[in-house]
Amino acid sequence: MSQITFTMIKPDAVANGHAGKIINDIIEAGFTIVSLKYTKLSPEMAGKFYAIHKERGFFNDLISFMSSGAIYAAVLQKDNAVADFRTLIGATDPTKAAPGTLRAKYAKSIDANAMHGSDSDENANIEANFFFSQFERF
Ligand code: 3AN
Repeated sequence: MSQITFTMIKPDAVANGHAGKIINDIIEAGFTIVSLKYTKLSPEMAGKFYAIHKERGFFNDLISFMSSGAIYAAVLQKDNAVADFRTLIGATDPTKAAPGTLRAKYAKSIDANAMHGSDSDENANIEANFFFSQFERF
């Protein structure tokens, strides 16, 4: 059964000109783009999106980084989408990401780590709905 995951190409990867290559790699890995949006998060929106991390020491830095520049938000479809996408992007810390993963290829640091990937089917739906209304999901 096809499932969805949600991703953001983060401000570092957009500013570095990697967004096109990343989208191409995602499609070549077998994901279908259900929805795609080029936008910029306000600090308030970034705070809501990452509310689960609000007690963590890196929260304020994460919010200022995620609202510092343009992003691409996307809903992706594939069998086993959540787990397969996390395998494709690699570990949160790019120095620990397996060779060939998108974070190994495009990320510079644990905070500016090129992309987000949902960690469960439940969160994929919550995150997709945060950015896209149902009629925008084809
Ligand atoms: P992932 O995005 O790999 O699921 P999470 O959910 O643990 O990672 O963290 C959310 C985001 O918070 C990460 N993508 C990263 O940008 C940032 N982050 C996580 N851990 C750290 C850390 N130790 N220092 C700075 N930023 C972090």
